[in-house]
Amino acid sequence: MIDDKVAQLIAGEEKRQREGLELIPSENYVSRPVLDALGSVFTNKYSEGYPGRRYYGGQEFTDQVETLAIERAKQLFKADHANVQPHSGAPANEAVYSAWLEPGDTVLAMDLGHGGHLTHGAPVTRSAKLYNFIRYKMKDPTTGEIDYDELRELALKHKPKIILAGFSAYPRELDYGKFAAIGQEIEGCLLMADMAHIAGLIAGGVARNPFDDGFHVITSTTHKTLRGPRGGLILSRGTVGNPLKAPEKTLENIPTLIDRAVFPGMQGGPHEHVIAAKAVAFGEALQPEFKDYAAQIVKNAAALADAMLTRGFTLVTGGTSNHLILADVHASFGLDGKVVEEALDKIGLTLNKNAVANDTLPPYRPSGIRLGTPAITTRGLKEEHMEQIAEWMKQAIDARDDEAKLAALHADVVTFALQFPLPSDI
Ligand code: DSN
Repeated sequence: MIDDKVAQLIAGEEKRQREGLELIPSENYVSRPVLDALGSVFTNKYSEGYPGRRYYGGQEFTDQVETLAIERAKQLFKADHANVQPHSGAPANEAVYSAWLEPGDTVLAMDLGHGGHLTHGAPVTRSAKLYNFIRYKMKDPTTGEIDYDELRELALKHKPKIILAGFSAYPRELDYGKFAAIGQEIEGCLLMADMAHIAGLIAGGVARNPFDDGFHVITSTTHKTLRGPRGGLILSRGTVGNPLKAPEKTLENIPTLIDRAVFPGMQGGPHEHVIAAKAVAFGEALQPEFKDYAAQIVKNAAALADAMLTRGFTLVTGGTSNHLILADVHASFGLDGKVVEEALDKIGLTLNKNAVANDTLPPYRPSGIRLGTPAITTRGLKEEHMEQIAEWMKQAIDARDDEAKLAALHADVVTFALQFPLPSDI
């Protein structure tokens, strides 16, 4: 490494990752082949357009690597089409909106405070200024069940052009069949699922695939449970046409409408080094052992939720059915999520503060914390280790003002974590 300063920072981050336990549910550790593809010479290449239809010469290998990523993504998620160019999940969602909506059109999406994502219409976003977002919620945050009656009433009243199922802080599975039945009552309504958090669970067969219930489009990131590079992905059902020609705006033509919305609509040159790394990650997710990984994520999350419940944590929805847990630390211990996040950071357990449904505290000091098991499962932790993690969490919260005790707990976490190598070491 030529740049000593950057080398030091990379070494510091690697040490932090190796010596800590990563509990942020949207993070993971990639394999060495994924890292190698990210650091490859594909980063040098411009390739605006799509395989076989580029605006620059020299595309012999970029065309092949992008086609490989597309074909693997289609196989993994039973899609007719995959666009692997979005730089991340937010532009993937924006591209779908832009492909299907006109300014002022209505989208029915999950409320941010009930688990939805910023790009699902939070007022601070660009899309919220362009489109009209209506929000559905949980009926009861203690069980997590979505209020499907309210959802249907809102849909019939507002006639959304998109119904969006998906979340970034919701610990239960959605009933895509119910969403689809409601969407089918509205003419021209596109059913869109944002599965960024659970893509790896779907790929591994432990969460439902929204396409099986009639959804038209699925967006995702590639770096969460799917364990690939940071990036985005749009999958669709329909007829794949020539992206150089504007097709009629029909649900059948959605793959081509999306291709045109991504390029030239939103992005210029795709990042072929990231696409190469996506191809590697999709190949890994197609292996039989990925099913074991996905199943273990869910088992670990359930065990961690149980261990937290026995230590007095109040969990939003009462537990988890996926990879993530949302705890209301204000209801549990009278603390805000920022205080808890900081106490746990000091002992090497990394998670994030998060709002809970109908939160009375402000977003920067919300009532909750969000955590999950994708990354620790990659490192090889199993159900039997979850008691220890919950115990460290509780001890650090109790000792939050006792620096000596926190330092002792940190030493214990480091000793424990070093027993589990990073996948890039192997
Ligand atoms: N920032 C991601 C998360 O942590 O869930 C979602 O975009």
